[in-house]
Amino acid sequence: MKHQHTPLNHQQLCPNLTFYDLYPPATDMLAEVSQSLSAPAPSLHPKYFYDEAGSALFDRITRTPEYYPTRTETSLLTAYAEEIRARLNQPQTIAEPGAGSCEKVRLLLDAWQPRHYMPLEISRECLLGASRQLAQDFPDVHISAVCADYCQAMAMPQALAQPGRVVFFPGSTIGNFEPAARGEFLKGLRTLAGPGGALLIGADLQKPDTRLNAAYNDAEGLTAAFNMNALHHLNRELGCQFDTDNMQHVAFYNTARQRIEMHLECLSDQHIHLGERTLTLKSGTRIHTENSYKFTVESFSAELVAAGFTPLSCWTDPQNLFSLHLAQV
Ligand code: AVI
Repeated sequence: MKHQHTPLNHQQLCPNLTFYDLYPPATDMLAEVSQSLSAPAPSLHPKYFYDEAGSALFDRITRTPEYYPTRTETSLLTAYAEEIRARLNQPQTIAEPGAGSCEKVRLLLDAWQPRHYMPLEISRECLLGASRQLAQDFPDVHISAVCADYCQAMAMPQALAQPGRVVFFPGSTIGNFEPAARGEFLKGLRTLAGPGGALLIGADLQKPDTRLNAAYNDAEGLTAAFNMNALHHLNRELGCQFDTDNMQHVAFYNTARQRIEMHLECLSDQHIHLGERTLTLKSGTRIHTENSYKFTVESFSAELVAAGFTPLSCWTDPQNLFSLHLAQV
């Protein structure tokens, strides 16, 4: 809440682009990684996938034949953009937390021609690059680019209030949250949407294991490289000295928990440098790097209700691979 009363630091970068900096606090990477790797069940936060190389790898994953979520969601957005627009009575403001390269929203900006777009993104460089390009390509849309992390973003919206805001959260990124955190995050999205606002969110669906396992074990090895990239990232930033030739990508669908799990398995003892100390991870140890929860239309709708939304509509593709939910605050 502390940001609500602080004047926002902002800069007019071009006639239709204002940049707001909430100065997302830097995390203590060494402390965070040391703690999670030293736990009885070692883990790494999935955010460590996403340095420059990791983001490029993720982009390539979304174009592999096996990884169906991105293209299926895009086809749903393309097919139903008009219907959603009509349902929302011509929405004028779209807010997108974790907007990244602001690619998917282009489809909505084209179809809806809203007055405002507000991307929220922790990476200043990525946000500046993407929003400058967008401002050029959509001269009639005013872009309020907000550099913030998710939690700040939830505390900030009054300062940039726009009535009837539609929060756009595509990609089934919601599936990368643990159930309890997911509920809290959805409530935060409700705050961000504000009274009279709405949420348009993608959620990947449960389906036979073979299809899911293939999506996270693509033949080209891009998901394996993406997973391993977390270690390259730590080697570069913290000098951990993971021997990545002796680590392997493991991904499988955990049916009981309805989630894909990704791990990195040590094929030999790994002696990891963490600041002043060395941590040994024994051969056979698995570092848990990501969960990607899968939903049913009903289970996800129930989560929306629990977070205070009223579901309006849900669209799925003919193969029932992916769902796009529209809910009202
Ligand atoms: C970003 N997120 C929705 C992706 C997913 O499918 O959970 C991340 C990913 N991990 C491996 N492949 C893609």
